[in-house]
Amino acid sequence: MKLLDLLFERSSRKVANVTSRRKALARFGSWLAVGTAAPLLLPIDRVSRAHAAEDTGKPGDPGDPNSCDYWRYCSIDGFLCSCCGGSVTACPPGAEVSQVTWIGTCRNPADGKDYIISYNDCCGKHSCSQCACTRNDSEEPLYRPFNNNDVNWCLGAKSKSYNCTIAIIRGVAL
Ligand code: ABN
Repeated sequence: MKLLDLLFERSSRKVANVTSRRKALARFGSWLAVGTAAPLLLPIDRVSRAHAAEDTGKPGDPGDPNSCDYWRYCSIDGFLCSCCGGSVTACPPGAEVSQVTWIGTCRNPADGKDYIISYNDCCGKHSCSQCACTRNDSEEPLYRPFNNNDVNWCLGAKSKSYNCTIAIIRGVAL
């Protein structure tokens, strides 16, 4: 009887050992799978990283193009294309850049020089409505239309619908 007990005890211990190891292995495996897959599957905010890359971080061109405070926007009136799927110098995909533009002169805080900036409207898509920015340095009232930037420059483009505005450096103001 004792021998039977012993044999039974040993075999059940073996089964218990194997079972728990399997469980442990299975758990470890699932942790491993979740641990390695999670960074790939979790909703990572890649947009903000793209924007961060746009935060020029350049000593000669400081500031964040997604912010209305960015130095090139000193005379802008519109939605910032860098918030709308484009960048400070490029329209969002599918939008066409206006050839007629508003021109401003902004001081770059990095070198203290004044730069001529053209504010081209991007046209052919509905209004982006993100990052509205109205700075208007050197703008004059609407009754002086040539010195007023509250104008839809897409009126000179193929499509009249305004999407957003970019800010391109055209040269140094002497
Ligand atoms: N230039 C930007 C803009 C577009 C439409 C209306 C006003 C201003």
